[in-house]
Amino acid sequence: QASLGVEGEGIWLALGTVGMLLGMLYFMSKGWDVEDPEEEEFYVITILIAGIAAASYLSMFFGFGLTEVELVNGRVIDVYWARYADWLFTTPLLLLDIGLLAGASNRDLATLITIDAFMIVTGLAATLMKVPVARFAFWTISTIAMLFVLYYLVVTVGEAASAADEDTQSTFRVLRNLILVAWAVYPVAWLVGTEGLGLLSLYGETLLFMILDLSAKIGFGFILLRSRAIVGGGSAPT
Ligand code: RET
Ligand code: DD9
Ligand code: DD9
Repeated sequence: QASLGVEGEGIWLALGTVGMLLGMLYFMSKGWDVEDPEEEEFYVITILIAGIAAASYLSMFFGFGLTEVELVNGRVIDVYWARYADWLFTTPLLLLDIGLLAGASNRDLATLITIDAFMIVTGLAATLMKVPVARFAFWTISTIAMLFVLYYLVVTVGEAASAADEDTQSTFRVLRNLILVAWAVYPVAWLVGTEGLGLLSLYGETLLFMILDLSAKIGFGFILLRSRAIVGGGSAPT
């Protein structure tokens, strides 16, 4: 049974589902006749990102991905945990996309993805804890992990990209900047949202996450897959 959510935020979850599905279908149609195996890899990863997010949004729309957390101070908050299941898989895939484009080494990719997964798991811990101070402590740990991810992306992956051709370098810069701006808003949304200080309603927070998710996944995919830089698999690993 479809619901409009706790505060009518179901409208944004429906819009998120449709946006992810349309993005996925567009990437599929565009990638249909791609034959270069390395270019194909970018399509597979990016289609998977949109598909996972579509499943996650649909589950939240149906109220499946929703749970209540009762804090020790008696406050009860509605938490869409399905986001974290989505992010646990999709944020590493996004980093894999940009890392392969830049020609980062497998070792650097593994490091980046490990810190990223740590960021999401500690973010989920922050979300599910019952003691407010523990929630903020885990939020802080997760945010520090995010700063490491962003630093690593700029410095280490950026160094790999600087050896690539001009097309690849300019696509890398655009995608890197999109990540720097969009990802940094997530911890702020959490902090001002219902999981944190509660300055933003669940309705407003769901809208904000929907805009961020569509930009960071579908906007990202558009820029990546339209680029000539992915032909031949981006830059070769260094
Ligand atoms: C949380 C809460 C705790 C602090 C931090 C967070 C970061 C989340 C990020 C999510 C990125 C999601 C993307 C989704 C794509 O659609 C878990 C919100 C730092 C960075 C890019
Ligand atoms: C019933 C569908 C569950 C989907 C949960 C989203 C998980 C995304 C990896
Ligand atoms: C209600 C407890 C607040 C704890 C603040 C921790 C601050 C971390 C940035």
